[in-house]
Amino acid sequence: MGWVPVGQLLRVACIGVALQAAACSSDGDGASTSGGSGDSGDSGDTGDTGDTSASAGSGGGDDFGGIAVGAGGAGSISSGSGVTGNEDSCDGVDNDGNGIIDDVDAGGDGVCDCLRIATLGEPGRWGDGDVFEAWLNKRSINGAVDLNDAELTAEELSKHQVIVVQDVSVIGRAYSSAEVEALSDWIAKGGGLMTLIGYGDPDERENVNTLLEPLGVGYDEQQILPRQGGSTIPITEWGGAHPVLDGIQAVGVDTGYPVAGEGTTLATGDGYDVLKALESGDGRVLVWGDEWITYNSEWVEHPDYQVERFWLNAIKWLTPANECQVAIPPNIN
Ligand SMILES: [Ca+2]
Ligand SMILES: [Ca+2]
Ligand SMILES: [Ca+2]
Repeated sequence: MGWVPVGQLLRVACIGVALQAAACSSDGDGASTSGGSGDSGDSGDTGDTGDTSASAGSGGGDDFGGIAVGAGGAGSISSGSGVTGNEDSCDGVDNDGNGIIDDVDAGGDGVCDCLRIATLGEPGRWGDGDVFEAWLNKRSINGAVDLNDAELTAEELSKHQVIVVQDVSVIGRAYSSAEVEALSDWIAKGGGLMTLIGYGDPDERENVNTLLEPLGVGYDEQQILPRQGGSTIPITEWGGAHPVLDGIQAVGVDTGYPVAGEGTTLATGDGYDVLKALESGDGRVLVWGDEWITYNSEWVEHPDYQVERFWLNAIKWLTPANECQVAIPPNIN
């Protein structure tokens, strides 16, 4: 697919306000953010596309923590702004010759519009909303592809740059050795994998650990950090300098599982490791010990957490270095 229709770009530019009924009309919010600005950000008038995610944000006046939408409006992609990407076409070509293929971000939201991201398994059901429907789908053109229980083949995997493993205890089968091998090969060729846990099924570790086994990392048996008082517990011990940790002070966890094995430990809570980062061949892997970061409620109700920034950092780090790399707006929480 070549040129991105203007309508698509407008849609992307508006997405951040999706939680507000007024959709793109709230330029006021976005205006203060993102140094990309320059351009009025008044993609606003295009009406409220995007509001398919009704559930999302009932509540929070601030959509997902006051993200900078509006910044750069449609058609205002400008090189070197520091926030938007540098080209305007998701065509697999480095149109502007800056060394990065398809670095498009019309909305200046920090999610590459051309990103090819997919999820395995099913989303969780303990918190409000679903980050992939209500947030990610509105910040990229393709949204997140729901692979759910699809067979993992080289052909299928090759369509995606980043894959997030949700609850795979519910797919109704165990992953085969051929699927595990296909996934490992995909990672080695540059794929970015992130796994989550804590969905509640007693056997939930089995399938995801099967996928992680060739990497020498996985989830331990002892459940950690039970919920107290109706909120997640903040993880505040972060493991030093790493791109995934930029700007992160706290992110909540609730009854997750410790991450054990290979990789660099990036976060710890209650003495357990809750985040590891690995590189395998040309690919990268993040293993996170919980699933609450997938619920919109975590950043609507927790201004003390940097959940959105955590996702932006994670997705960017998992995306191949020469593809779809766009700047993260500086003041996203
Ligand atoms: Ca480029
Ligand atoms: Ca391109
Ligand atoms: Ca975007």
